[in-house]
Amino acid sequence: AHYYNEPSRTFSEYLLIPNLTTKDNVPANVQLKTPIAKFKKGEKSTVELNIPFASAVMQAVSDHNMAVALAQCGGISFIFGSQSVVDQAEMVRKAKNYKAGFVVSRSNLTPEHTLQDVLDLKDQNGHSTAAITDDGTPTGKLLGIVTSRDYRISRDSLGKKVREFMTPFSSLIYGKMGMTLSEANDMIWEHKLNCLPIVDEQGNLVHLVFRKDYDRHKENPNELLDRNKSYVVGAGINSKDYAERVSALVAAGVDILCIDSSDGYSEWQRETIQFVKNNFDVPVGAGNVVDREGFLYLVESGADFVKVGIGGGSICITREQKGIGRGQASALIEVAQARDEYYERTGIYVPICSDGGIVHDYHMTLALAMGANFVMMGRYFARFDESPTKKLKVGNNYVKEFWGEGSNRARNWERYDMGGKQSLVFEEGVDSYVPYAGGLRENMEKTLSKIKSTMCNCGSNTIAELQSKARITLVSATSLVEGGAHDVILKESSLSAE
Ligand code: MZP
Repeated sequence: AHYYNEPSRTFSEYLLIPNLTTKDNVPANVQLKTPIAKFKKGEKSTVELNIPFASAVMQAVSDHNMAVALAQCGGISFIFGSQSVVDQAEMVRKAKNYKAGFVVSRSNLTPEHTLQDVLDLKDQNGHSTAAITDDGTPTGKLLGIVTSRDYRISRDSLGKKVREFMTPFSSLIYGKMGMTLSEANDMIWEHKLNCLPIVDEQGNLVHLVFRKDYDRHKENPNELLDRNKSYVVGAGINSKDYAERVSALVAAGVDILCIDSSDGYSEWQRETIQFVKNNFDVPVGAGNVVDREGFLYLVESGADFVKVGIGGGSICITREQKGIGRGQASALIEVAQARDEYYERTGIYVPICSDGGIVHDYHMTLALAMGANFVMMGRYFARFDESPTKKLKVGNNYVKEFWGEGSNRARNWERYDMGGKQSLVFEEGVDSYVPYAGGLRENMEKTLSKIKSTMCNCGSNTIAELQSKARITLVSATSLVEGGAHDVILKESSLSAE
């Protein structure tokens, strides 16, 4: 056997040492743009994110709603693959066809319907806004709109009438399809509207244009319709039914794929990557690996990014069941080094994703500093309104359900399958709850603000700069204690904030 002399380490065993913070190192100047598909020296990655976050390929985390919510914030979801090909492709289609802030179909809702009715309509159509007419018919008088924010804030009162949540129109001014943004702007200001309904030639409502659209699209005032770009959406695949699954996902418009497996250092992954490369023009990531050899094997097989991490996931019991895995920090440090050497040698840069085991926000900054281009998280996203699972009250606290892909509940045996009898499969994940945390955007903004502020402490305004400048130290068990509040008696308010 080969023995590694160093113990394998987790994020909590490291801290960042500040560098000089220049006057230019302020959070407003920090840019978190990051590549997620391989590229040649001097070129740009074909898929980039505005923030380095991906939601995990898990039933309890990444469906079409999460994909839209996270893409709106600049990240990406990999929609879970442990469902039928048809269902997964449909989720991708819904997320790709999502039209932010627009009603594209006429609503058959009146103010007397309930918010649940609106939510159902939203799910069917994938739109974030519903228009309400007085008689529920397309030709009825437009009375108001309900936006996705209303569904969110009123989850606990879904039985209530739409009337209470509707944004009413003070007057009925319609724009015509095909008008320019400056024309719409003039009408909005002239009539003191918040929002302008756009109708087609028959008078059917087809779009709503919001005042905020002008700020976002100021640079292109002549273009109002066709500019509604779709979001970047990823999807998980496995190394069994890829022939059928990949073509359905590509037809649905998927932007990037990821082979999802607990151990990616295998000939099955090589075959899957090569199938995708030979038949489609879509980037495909592979994993998971925890060392240089695994990384190089997947890269030489054609992987567009490589995912790092075995056994560190919050719901994962692989290390207990099989005794395989590696501390997430050690795995990442070694793979990042291999990536940099590979780039040096070949001029090809292969992004890496640190997957699983992130507990505190500072773990994300450490992962980026250690060389990750983006981080994948399950538990973090499962806590939000946008994850697909039920919110429950347990004791005095709200929680959301969260289960591993290797649990009996997910039955995602393809992720773990090594062949053999079905009766001999065993669980590698648990079924659990996570504390409910509210909406994704509010929470993520706080997390991003912490990351940016830490990057400023490290004198870095970009992820690449952080990776080259970061100074990282191991911490002893006793200095870990020193890092939290210690030797004081905490007041009630501090205890509940913990
Ligand atoms: P975390 O962010 O919840 O700590 O970890 C999420 C990651 O755990 C996923 O992206 C996936 O790689 C891994 N995972 C998902 N299900 C299991 C399991 O059932 C698992 N063992 O390990």
